[in-house]
Amino acid sequence: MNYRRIVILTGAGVSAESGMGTFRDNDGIWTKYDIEDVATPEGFARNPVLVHDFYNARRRALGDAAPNPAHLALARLEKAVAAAGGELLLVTQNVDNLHEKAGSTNLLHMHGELARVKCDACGVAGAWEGDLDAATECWRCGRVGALRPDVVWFGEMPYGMDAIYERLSACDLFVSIGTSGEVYPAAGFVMEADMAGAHTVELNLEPSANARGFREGRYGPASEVVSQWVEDLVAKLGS
Ligand code: BV8
Repeated sequence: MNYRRIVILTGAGVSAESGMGTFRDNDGIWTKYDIEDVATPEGFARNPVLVHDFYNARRRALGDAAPNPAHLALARLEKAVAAAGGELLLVTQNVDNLHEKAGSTNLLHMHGELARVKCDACGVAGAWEGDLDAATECWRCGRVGALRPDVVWFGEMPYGMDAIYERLSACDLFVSIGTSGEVYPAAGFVMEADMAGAHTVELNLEPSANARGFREGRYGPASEVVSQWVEDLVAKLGS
């Protein structure tokens, strides 16, 4: 089968071997912080200092994080699929910039990005490298304390949903990589792809919460499993 319209979803597991924390593994982020406190608008309103510290620490970690073989393989796959006349959309739940660093371009950050901030007062959003705190002034409207990380918190609308559902409804291959399948709407994408008649694959360290929804699963560290799976697919693309 020569897949032409591919949608790939990644989660924190694809960045685990680059040293970025996952959320629900044994020493995951949610074992150290309460989701309610740091990943909801209510938590931010209650204690902006805690939330700024949480995201400042993760934004600082971006600097020395490098893409691992899984990120690099996915960037290679995007080019190989384009060369064969197909299209690959990479939807990531991750807020790190490792897919970009690896060279992926047809990329959609549905949960936002650590390296961007937005203003709750005037709505402007833009790239942001350094720390952010409650005293930082908005570069456009001048308000102090209205800037927040441009990430999608629980209860907020993820980015790009129309584009994602449009691609899922027409894809012939859907691959979910490094995600526990616990967070919606991302965890529901496999059902949309299955209804579109796509082949569905899970590549993960271990079977996720919705592993049964996939036609195929390969398990092990992403740097090995994704690289091998991409190599097998690229070999078929040429045929
Ligand atoms: C929304 C912010 C309306 C940025 C994040 C009850 C039932 C169902 C749903 C809900 C419900 N109550 C509320 C909801 C909705 C809620 C939700 O799903 N809650 C869950 C917890 C029940 N969702 C929302 O609120 C979303 N918004 O629904 O709006 C709507 C709906 C439809 C359409 C439009 C609007 C907003 C969700 C976004 C929340 N923001 N992050 C940040 O700080 O990062 S979510 C957070 O979890 C991260 O973004 C992360 O990406 C995401 C998912 O986690 P994973 O990436 O899967 O990471 P995890 O640690 O869980 O798993 C890692 C996996 O990797 C594991 O399986 C592990 O085995 C594997 N792994 C580890 N190492 C490796 C590996 N794999 C390979 N190799 C390795 N080396």
